[in-house]
Amino acid sequence: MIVRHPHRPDHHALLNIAVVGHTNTGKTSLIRTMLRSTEFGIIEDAAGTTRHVEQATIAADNEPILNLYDTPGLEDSRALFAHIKKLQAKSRLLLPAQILEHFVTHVAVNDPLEQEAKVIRQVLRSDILLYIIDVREPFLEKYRLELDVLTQSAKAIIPVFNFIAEHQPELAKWRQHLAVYHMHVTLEFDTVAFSFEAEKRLYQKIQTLVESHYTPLQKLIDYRATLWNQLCLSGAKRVTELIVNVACYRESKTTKNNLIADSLIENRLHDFVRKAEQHCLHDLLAIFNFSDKDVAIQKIPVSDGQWQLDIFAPGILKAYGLDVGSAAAKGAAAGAGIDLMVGGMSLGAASALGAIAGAGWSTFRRYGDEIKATVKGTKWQCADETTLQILYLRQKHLLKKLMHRGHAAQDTLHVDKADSEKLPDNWHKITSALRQNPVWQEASVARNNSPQFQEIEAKLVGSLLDER
Ligand SMILES: Nc1nc2c(ncn2[C@@H]2O[C@H](COP(=O)(O)OP(=O)(O)OP(=O)(O)O)[C@@H](O)[C@H]2O)c(=O)[nH]1
Ligand SMILES: [Mg+2]
Repeated sequence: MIVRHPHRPDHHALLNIAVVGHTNTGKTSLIRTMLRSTEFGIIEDAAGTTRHVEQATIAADNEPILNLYDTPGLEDSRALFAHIKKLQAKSRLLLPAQILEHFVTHVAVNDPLEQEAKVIRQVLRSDILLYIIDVREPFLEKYRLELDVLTQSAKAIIPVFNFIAEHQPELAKWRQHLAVYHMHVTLEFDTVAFSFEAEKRLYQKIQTLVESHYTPLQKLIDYRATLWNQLCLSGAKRVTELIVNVACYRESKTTKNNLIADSLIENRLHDFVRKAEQHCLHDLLAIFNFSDKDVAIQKIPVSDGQWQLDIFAPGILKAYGLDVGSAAAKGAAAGAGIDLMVGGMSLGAASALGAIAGAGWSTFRRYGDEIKATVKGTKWQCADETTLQILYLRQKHLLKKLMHRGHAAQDTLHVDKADSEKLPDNWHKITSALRQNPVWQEASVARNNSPQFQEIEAKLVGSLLDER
């Protein structure tokens, strides 16, 4: 996303956007969030963090669209304002913007206003200014003076309200003050949170103020929309893969009491589930361009269900070629046919199963393991319902948080409980179908082309993204 293009012909000049404002209002944070990268600049809860103008380019599909310029915060607006007024008094014939030009060309190295001069220089070179406001602050004189100087540049300005959460009355006051400067096109943009809608609105507002760049900006908006949808879809698909992977996992376990063998199986299962979740977490972070240190995930409490193939599960009946309404199915449901059959069946009698159920040898091959296991008295050890539910709910919660986390966020995201999330409709049908298809554990062409699998995947993905 960040590309540098030093030699561009003028007729293709990129839109230049300067991000300006008082110190510590979230300028660098805004740029990080717009770039979706934690790499840009330094963010600190202290004044004067950014010391120089820094540039980043935003592209749409490798075509550079605009330059963003991070600037040092304005610190001493009173001195700046007084200095500009003095210059104005001396050169009455110059236009306001020319006074600013004069100021930046004549400022001395180590001048107390050197920092401010860097900002004004960038302002004069830009097409539009994003003026970042910490709305928690009242409209103090220093902000008024700052705005007086910035408007003197005659550039379009979009005030961006930051720290808006729970500060609606302050926000309303700021709007009133800015209206005095004819600034009605404003934007609410929490710079440490990400909302695709807010980003889109920002570009749309720039489009209305700098019409000459309307078309490239539209391209950028469309590109970012596609990218955003792809990101969310990739995230949801990755979580779905985790659920499939764990639900299909099984270990066979004899019913004979063997405590050591059992506890080994249990450990393997716990290990498997935890590693699978860690792996998913890692991939989700990579998809959304965050690092492992952004999230702290509490160990999942894995429980191991003992699961026996439910020979009457509707999916199984169907797989055996039994129509639920058929006489054979009714016999099965009554317990007679199948009980007899399973109880008395040797492995060689497999074809008899086919005969009874009206299904062929291929069906037996598919379910052979279950039948063998039932005959031998084997149980399957697998992650139980609660574990699968916790996995799903936690990952859904994480996915939602990552979708709305700005790249300027400094706090660690904690994934432990997820009370407000909902399981998808038909959850039990989904997990039971997955258990009956252990070969789906790994992706394969056969799996991905199976209509039953596609339906399950679409349901899980859909429910993971339902409140986007
Ligand atoms: N809670 C919250 N904190 C924010 C938000 N935006 C910025 N911050 C915090 O505010 C502090 C300053 O953010 P910066 O992005 O460094 O601000 P800046 O305007 O670039 O600061 P200077 O470069 O010093 O002028 C950091 O601690 C940020 O984490 C926000 O929307 N919400
Ligand atoms: Mg900064």
